Order: sequence, then C-alpha cells, then structure tokens
Amino acid sequence: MKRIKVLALVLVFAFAALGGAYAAWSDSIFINETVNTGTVDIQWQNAKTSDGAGTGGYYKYIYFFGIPVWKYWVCGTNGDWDRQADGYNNDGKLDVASKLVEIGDEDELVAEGAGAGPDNYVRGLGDLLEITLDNGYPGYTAYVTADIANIGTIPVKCDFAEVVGSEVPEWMIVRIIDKDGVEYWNSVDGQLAATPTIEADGKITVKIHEEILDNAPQLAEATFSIEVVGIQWNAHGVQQAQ
Ligand SMILES: [Ca+2]
Ligand SMILES: [Ca+2]
Ligand SMILES: [Ca+2]
Repeated sequence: MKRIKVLALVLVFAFAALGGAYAAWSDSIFINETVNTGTVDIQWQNAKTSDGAGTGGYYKYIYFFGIPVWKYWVCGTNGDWDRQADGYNNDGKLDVASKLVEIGDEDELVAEGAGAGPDNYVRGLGDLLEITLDNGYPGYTAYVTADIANIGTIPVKCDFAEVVGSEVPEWMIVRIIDKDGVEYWNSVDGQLAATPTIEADGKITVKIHEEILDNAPQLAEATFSIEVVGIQWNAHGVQQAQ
C-alpha cells in the first residue's frame, strides 16, 4: 500500500515536470463548419387537357347599388370533338367523351424530424394531377399535358410506376411521353426510359396519352394511380443499400 502511494507521488511530480517543459507560447486556429442539405421536391404545373368538356350557358346579372337591374344570357362553349385511336373514325367530329384535369395537393404531412430517410422532407403542394375521363368508349383517345417542375434545390430524374393495388385497367393503355415522342413509361411494358435530368427551378413537359381498348366493359368505373418518383440525379439507377 505504501509503495503504491510513493509511486503515485512520483508520477504526480513527473507529470508536473513534463507540464513545465511544454509550457510555451502558442496560438490555436479552428475549423468551424455549417452544413446545409438541399431538398428534393417536385410538383405538377400547367396541366391542360386535349379534350375539354365545354361549359354550360348561364344568366349574367347587372347590379345597380346592389340590386339586379338587368340580366342576359351568356352562351356556353362546345366541348372538343373526340379524337380516335387507329381503326376508329369520327368523321362527324362528334363530342361524346371528355377529359378534365386539375392539379391538387397531396394530403401528406410529415412532421419535422419524424422518421428517417429521403422522404422525410415533403411538401405536398401541387403533387396530384387529377384526371377525370367521362363517358369513355372503345376507340376514344385523349391526352393531358403537364409540367413536372423541380421546385427543390437538387437536380432529379424521374421514374414512373403504377401504385400497387391501383393499376391501370387492362382495357386501357396509358403512355407517358415527352414532347419529342420519347416514351418514358406505358401501362403494358412499364418503365422504358428515365426522364432527362431536371435541374433545380427547371421543368419538363410530359404528355399522358390514353386510349380505351375494345375489351372495355360498359358502365365501368376504374380508378388508378401512377407514381412519379423524382430521384436525386446522381443516385438514379444506382443500387441503393437497404
Ligand atoms: Ca412535392
Ligand atoms: Ca370530347
Ligand atoms: Ca409528395
């Protein structure tokens, strides 16, 4: 026991001597870094249909001090005549079916800091392209054009896929193509090509082209969902560790 104490004392003196030996003038410099990560965020913009439904007529009222004093009839507009797939014709240019499109918000809120992974950052604004095809029939074909806009800060490429359990019915063909005719995806063959890189603040225009086939049942209602996944451009096509 005594020997240990002595040893400890010797060590204390030894360290004290060392400290003395290294005391010297000095100066320190530092690395201070702040790291910000960007965001991957895409949305739909500028949706247009090739086959609008037209509008009904209505009375427009003229008011004088809040009292309606005059009314007149505003005529509605005709819907667009229906385009046809190969093998069908609509020489009379009849308007039978129509296709409406509007952009909505994804009802998806991920609390700040909740969970982990790339989907942590979500802004649902403009994430839904809602298409309604009314009174369809075999041979009817129409399309919607819309921009996929990159409103984040990281360039992306996009992949397309049907949402499992919400597939395109087998009596329709849906194609997603660009303005030059490059087909990115269709409901028969799946993914065919990736989109080009969409840089931050950039956008590409896609055409969602649809055709109703001759095996379509009457009085059917089908709903389907196609997911467009914007992936950071430098990881697209690279196998990700799970
Ligand atoms: Ca988004
Ligand atoms: Ca029409
Ligand atoms: Ca989203």
